[in-house]
Amino acid sequence: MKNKKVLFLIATVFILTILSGCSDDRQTLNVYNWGDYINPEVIDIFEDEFNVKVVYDTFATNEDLYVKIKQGGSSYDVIFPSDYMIERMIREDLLQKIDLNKISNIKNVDEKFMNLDYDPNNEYSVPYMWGTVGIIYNKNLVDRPITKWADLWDEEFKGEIIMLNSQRDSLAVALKKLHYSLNTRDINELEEAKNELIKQKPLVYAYQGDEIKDTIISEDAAIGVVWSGDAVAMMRENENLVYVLPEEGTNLWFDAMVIPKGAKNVDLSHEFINFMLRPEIAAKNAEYIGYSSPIPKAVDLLSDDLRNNEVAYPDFDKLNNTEIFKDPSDILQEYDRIWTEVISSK
Ligand code: N2P
Repeated sequence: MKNKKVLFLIATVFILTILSGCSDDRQTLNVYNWGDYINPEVIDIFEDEFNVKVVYDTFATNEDLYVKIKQGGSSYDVIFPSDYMIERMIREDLLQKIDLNKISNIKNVDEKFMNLDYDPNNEYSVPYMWGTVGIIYNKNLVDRPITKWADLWDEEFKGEIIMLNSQRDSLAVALKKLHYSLNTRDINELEEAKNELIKQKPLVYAYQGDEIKDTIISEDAAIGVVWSGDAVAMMRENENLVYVLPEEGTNLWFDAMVIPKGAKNVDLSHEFINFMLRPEIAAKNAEYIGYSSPIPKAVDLLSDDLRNNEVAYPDFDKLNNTEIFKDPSDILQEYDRIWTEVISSK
């Protein structure tokens, strides 16, 4: 009899233990961000401190993100588009307003990253990272200094060139090579840029995204178009790499956190955005990924190497030969068509 009772007790404890393990009644925050764009430790800290679960998915380009959000059904709580895509998403009514009263850490963001044209009063977006687009090359494999986009059309580098698998970035490279605006609304200029990219294709090793880091670090290719933060990450791993801002001019970009319409957990979205603006959290992200934080107090916490690295933290006032992408709005389908023709050409 006594044995039965003990057995019953053990079984009950066993079942309760299993049940409590299965039922995770924590709130969930669905985050959709670029690949390689956060320190994983930061997600753990947020989950522990707020006793919530973060479901974290990644995308490779603004256009991939757009399609996912536009088609609906995914209910992300926080997403990370760039400037021109934020502008488009606002225009197409895909975003919710952010209540800045709930984002007390907004005061940590340097003013020069606030109220930019893509969202003039930061009604919809809160800055995350920023950077430039440039050329990275391996000075052991490339026997002359690289200074301009036109160098990426040099036969000498056949099979050694990586281009970004991203429509605005690659079109910008060709437009700037031609000394046109990367926001051109002139169809002839866009056609010319398309022809440049098609002409260049036989020289290109591959169009890549996050994989570009491995390709360049392992010296499978000698030269490529990269975002500045990835250049920082690559240069940590291979000391032969050099990053240049081409003389024809380039793109200055800003990525920010926004809340899409259809988000299920808007209060928690605000908590997460506010948390990401804490200097020590922003510093953990910036140190880990190599990208540039818009939060001066976070920059102060970075390693000396990174804080003084001119690739990540150039003198902002000297970036005058740059343009910020704008939403092409009514001629967007021309940009899409031209890019499709580039990638489908043999
Ligand atoms: C990180 C991608 C950075 C986004 N892999 C540049 N806008």
